[in-house]
Amino acid sequence: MKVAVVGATGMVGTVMLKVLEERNLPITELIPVASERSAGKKLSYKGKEYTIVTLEDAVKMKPEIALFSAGGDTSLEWAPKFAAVGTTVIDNSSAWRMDVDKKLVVPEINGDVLTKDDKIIANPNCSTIQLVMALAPLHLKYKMKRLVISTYQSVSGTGVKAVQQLDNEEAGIDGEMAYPHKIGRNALPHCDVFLENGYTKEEMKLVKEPKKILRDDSFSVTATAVRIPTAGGHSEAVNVQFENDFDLAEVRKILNETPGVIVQDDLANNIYPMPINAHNKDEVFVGRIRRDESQEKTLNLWIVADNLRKGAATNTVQIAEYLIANSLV
Ligand code: A2P
Ligand code: 11C
Repeated sequence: MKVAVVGATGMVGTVMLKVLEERNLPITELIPVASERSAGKKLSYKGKEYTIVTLEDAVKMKPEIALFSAGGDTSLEWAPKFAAVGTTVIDNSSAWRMDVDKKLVVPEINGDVLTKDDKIIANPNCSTIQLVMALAPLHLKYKMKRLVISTYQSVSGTGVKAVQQLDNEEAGIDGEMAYPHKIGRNALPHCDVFLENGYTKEEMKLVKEPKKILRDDSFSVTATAVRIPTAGGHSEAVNVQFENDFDLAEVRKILNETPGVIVQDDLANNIYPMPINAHNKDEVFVGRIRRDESQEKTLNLWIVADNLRKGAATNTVQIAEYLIANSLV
């Protein structure tokens, strides 16, 4: 199988290559794709050198699958061109997520929506993926009514420039700013752009995407997304009100039995999820599981995951694996 990685030199693209190296997809030819600036340069994959090609050349090579992480504009322009030559595109940008004709997929939750006709498939936002991984099995059992989410997001979600800004600040170097303010020793209630309703685009992704993935818009969501000076993963404090009451021991049991979710909740030993431990892992970590004592049928959770792995690259690769395993490509 020919597999293209579009944005192979980027923050997520680099992790995609790493995840592909670790897993066992039947790849006979890897096609690394980046901008004209990088075309002709080499990168190594599984010990072999590959030449980076342009999007134009990659389309001509008609890969069976193209994993995209080169920004929304590139996806909008180029995903249809790949689809037209028969390639199945799995896109990590926000470009196609809320398009009614495109599937938004976390394979463990709604892989079953995929068919052979889906030629452009959207990968959800990182903050959404870790949220629904933990909440989907609880929603099934107790039915969510309302979610209040506060995020604590890594600079790696913004990209290379932001990681560089934090590194520069820590080293005392005056460099280019990715954010309008310092990020070191700070917290910015500002992830992605501000919208007319006063929320950020990142916050509205958390409002809209879970409903599409869970195929249910009967619950309500409100969110505040905050950028903090961490590098390894995103964290989320989640308050979830259910229609039905729950038993805490049963909640733990359900989460413990959910593939891809790991419960870390041992207060006596100061064990709870932290980005420093989630870094480079594919699982979603859940802890601080407790009843909201101010309101009935309501649970508080702390959810952490590596935003570049399960939040982006790993989920994209898992969609490809699902398509291959189910002969959908
Ligand atoms: P390049 O390295 O050649 O600029 P990040 O997510 O870290 O910002 O990376 C974006 C990725 O998308 C990089 O691999 C980048 O390639 C690629 N990219 C950006 N713009 C284009 C474009 N117009 N065509 C193809 N690839 C692009
Ligand atoms: C962040 N969630 O951490 C973003 C990064 O919609 O794919 C990914 C943006 C997106 O800022």
